[in-house]
Amino acid sequence: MKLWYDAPAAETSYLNKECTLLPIGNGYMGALVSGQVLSERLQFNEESLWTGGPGGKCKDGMSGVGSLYNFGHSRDHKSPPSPAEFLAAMKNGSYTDDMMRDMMGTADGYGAYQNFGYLCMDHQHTGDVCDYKRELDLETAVASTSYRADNIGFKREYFASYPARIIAVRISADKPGAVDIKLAVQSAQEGAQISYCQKAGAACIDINGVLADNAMKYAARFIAVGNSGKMTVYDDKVHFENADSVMIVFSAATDYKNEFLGLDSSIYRCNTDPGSIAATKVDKAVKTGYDKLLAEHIEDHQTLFGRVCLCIGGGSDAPVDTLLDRYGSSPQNDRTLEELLFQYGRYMLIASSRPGTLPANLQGKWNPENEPPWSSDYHYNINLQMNYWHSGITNLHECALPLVDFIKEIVPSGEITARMYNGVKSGWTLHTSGNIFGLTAPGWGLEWGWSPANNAFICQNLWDYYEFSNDTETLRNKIYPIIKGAALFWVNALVKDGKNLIAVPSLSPEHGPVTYATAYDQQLIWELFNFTIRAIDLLELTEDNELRSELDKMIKSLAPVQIGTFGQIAEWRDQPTDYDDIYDKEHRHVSQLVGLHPGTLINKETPGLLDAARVTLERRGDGATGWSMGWKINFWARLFDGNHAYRLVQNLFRENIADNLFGLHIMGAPRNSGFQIDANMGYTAGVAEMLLQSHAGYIEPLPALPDVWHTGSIKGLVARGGFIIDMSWSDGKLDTMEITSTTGLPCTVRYGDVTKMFDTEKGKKYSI
Ligand code: FUC
Repeated sequence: MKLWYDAPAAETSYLNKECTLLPIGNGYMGALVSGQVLSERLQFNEESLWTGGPGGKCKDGMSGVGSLYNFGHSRDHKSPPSPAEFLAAMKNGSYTDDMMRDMMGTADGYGAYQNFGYLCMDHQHTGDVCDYKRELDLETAVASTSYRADNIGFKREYFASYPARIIAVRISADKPGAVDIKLAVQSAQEGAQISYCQKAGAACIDINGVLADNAMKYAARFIAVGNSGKMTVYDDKVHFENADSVMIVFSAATDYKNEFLGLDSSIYRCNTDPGSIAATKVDKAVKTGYDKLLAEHIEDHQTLFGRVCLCIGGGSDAPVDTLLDRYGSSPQNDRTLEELLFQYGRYMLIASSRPGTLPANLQGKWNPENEPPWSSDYHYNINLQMNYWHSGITNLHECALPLVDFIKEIVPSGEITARMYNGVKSGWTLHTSGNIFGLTAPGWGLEWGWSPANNAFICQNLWDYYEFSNDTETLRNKIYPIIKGAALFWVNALVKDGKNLIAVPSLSPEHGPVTYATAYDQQLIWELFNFTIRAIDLLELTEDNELRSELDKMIKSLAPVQIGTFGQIAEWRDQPTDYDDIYDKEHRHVSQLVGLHPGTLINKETPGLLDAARVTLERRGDGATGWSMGWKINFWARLFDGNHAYRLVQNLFRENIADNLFGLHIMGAPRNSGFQIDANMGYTAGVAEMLLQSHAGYIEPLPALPDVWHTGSIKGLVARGGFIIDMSWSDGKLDTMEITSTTGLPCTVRYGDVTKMFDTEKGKKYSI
């Protein structure tokens, strides 16, 4: 499980080089390793270094314009028309988009995730370089660069430790005294102070600053220690000569605190000094020493990463860029990439989302720009959800906890948004995009900004967290109050249209007109009401019996899924056919199928809808952005069509995977252009979904196995109910299946037309 290369990462253009760099991360911080021989810049991020928010003056990620932040709400916001008024206008033809004026938010002070800076390492040697290798070992989460020069073997190792909250780099040589290196640190922010000094035989470099936009304080500490040789500390660099090895440890922090205190008083700051937070971690880590830090880090990483192992016939030992060039040339070549990318999605989640951190954003935690695409933010209409789809099924439950905590913190802001735009008495919602400063307002563009059912969509992730982990405590204390609030929002916000209950106004994500009762909204609300009822039952919340009956009643009245005249699932209720031809037929969002995946509304028991879902996907085609392909793998898996799911896997590799295996956003873009981690996460979820499904009340092994993966094995996938599944198969048929029950719940397995039901005991393993 290694990504390796025989050349350094491309230093072509600033914008795209991150797609050849190797990512490491400890959840809080990310860094990108280039492995340049003489002059290497290690770019790094700290997750909370954002412009915008309270005090932020920037607009849509661009500094310097706009007015002060108001949580995305326009300062002259007036009461918008009621849902009933919208519906009446839509029905009698008097609706114009002007009615949406007060349903839109503003970009003022939205902000953007920032680049923190660079650790620069200038290596002093003269001879020709040979035997160059740069790699990222997914099993240890250690990156390295090695080569020979002047007849000496040089090696650099880089890792990001979650237990120690630091990043460490060690430079060594196989000849004593051969390391000669100049270190310097650069900030990516204007006005940062950088100081160099000597402390107890080590070099200490501090970055301290305040973001010009929102006065957020930030700091980083670097300590470099040489093993033998000479160290000279200058004002702007540190020079190690004749050292056997040099270790650098660093950490960064800000004074950000994720705490919403109300529109008027929120500050999103704590009183701590980021300089001392970073210094405490680094000083402690230096005392621990490199070997112990490394051992602790590997153990911590392996506890998570090592839970799942996929074998479908990989094993080609070639540089990843060569494997990509040769994609399609041989089964072993392709299986190698397919296994690697599967595990890479898991690796990236471990590196960007750990208990106590913020959730992984559009770019995980890796962003070398100050004005990144979409601010490197949280998108709630698919992208953030997709980042976490694989967390349960691939056994990374803990990594989803940051999402639970983040949504919990945002609910009070979402309650204000719910009142302001929908006029509801209780409940919360959020819309299309958000920053780390509690923004839940609708977006500032008519064609994408309005999307209140995203509350249900993100709750689906939280519910799935529970279903896979069986963590009843988190369900009771954190998740249930969140999903109940989202359900209450819809209890209050739905309006009657004849016999039906519908969402008004309603917009299919980034596609089509403002209308009512889009398939997206209706299906998500159906899912939300159903899992809220299940949570009430599971937790035996008799005090919520009334809500339970209300939801039960409302589910029956929700406008049902409609089939359009092409036989597709209609995306828009008022125009089931026409818009399909007017709007983009191959649009990346396939929002009308949320009930197929990640939802459960469209399933084997609804064969008519399943057929319509197939027609929908066929009409949409097999292209679009990286994340869209990731989603389509999941869709085709839920349609039990492994070969079609695999076609998407192939398209993803051909069109949308960069040299460092980052998923790309634009289809057919140059291989190393802008990335979003959602494509990676969606792919990993999709592959798991091809091998195991459990959303229909039973476990189904190999539901969508493509012909090319005819023989293989997987260990450690998780089925709902907390069952850990190991299986092997050959010639496309299941050979063995072992089920470890972590909960003691009864188990049902269905394979072909055979169904087995049995009771289980907690901790016991069952073979089928
Ligand atoms: C979504 C998509 C875009 C992009 C953006 C960050 O809403 O429609 O393709 O991924 O989020």
